[in-house]
This record gives sequence, structure tokens and C-alpha cells, in this order.
Amino acid sequence: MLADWQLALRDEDCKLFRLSTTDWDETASECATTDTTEFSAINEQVPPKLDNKNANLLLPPNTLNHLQALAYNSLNKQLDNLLASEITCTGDGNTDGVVDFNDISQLGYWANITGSKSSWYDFNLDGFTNEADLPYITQAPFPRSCSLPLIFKDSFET
Ligand SMILES: [Ca+2]
Ligand SMILES: [Ca+2]
Repeated sequence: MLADWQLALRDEDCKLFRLSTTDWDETASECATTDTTEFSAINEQVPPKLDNKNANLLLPPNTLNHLQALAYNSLNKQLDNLLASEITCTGDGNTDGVVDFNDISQLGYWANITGSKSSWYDFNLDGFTNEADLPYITQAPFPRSCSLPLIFKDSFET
């Protein structure tokens, strides 16, 4: 089963990992989404300390020492800030940071190849990719740049 999304952030000694998965819940007879947080001590020695599921310090019998608790709080705050910095970019169906003619072209591609039953470019969330989604792309002049969060801008500038 693949995660719906997953994010990880690390410092020198620890790694915080968040993921969300959706699976069929037989008891409820519906899909259920589960959000999970893992926190592991890591290093880059040979062999390295791995951040596998058994190393999750948030699960018993593991406990966090003082430094790990500080790192956990710090990484959690940084990841929350990163998630809060996400910018909505209406019309950017291929998520390349620009709304332009490529988005129109690719909306048409997905509409044709799936018989309009695609979630790609379904901006109005009606379950179909079709002409009703086009105004979300064409609502303003091209090209429209979607600003990246500052944390990414800094990492690109050298
Ligand atoms: Ca785009
Ligand atoms: Ca739609």
C-alpha cells in the first residue's frame, strides 16, 4: 500500500517522518485514512542506524531522552511551518509552479485518455476532467508564476 503523502525532516541525530495512508476498512465498509508520525534516532556511521519502523522512538517500549524530546519538538515545529507555507496555485495541474498553455494541453490529454474520468486537472472536484475545469486555468493571463515557499527559494539560490 502506497502512502497518500509522506514528509520527512531530519537534523544531525534524528528524523521525523509523517505519512498518511488510505485503506479499506472492512469493519466500517468504507475507506479510512490513517495519519502516522514516526521519530527515529539516525546516524551516518557504517553500518548506519536506520529509521525503520522498529526504530520508532514514539512507540513503546521506547522513550525519548531529553535531547530527543527537544529534537522532536523542533522538527515537528519546522514541519508544521513547512506545511503551512504551501501555496495554493489554482490552475497549475502539472504542479510545475507555472500556469500556462501546458496546463491546457495536459488537461486535454487527461480528459481524452481517461474519458474525462480523471482526478488530474479536476479543479472543481466534480470527479471529471473536462471543459468545466478549464476556467481555473484561463482565469488570468499566462504565464502565471506560483511563488515557491521561502524555504525552497533559499535552497535554490547559490
Ligand atoms: Ca503548470
Ligand atoms: Ca472537474
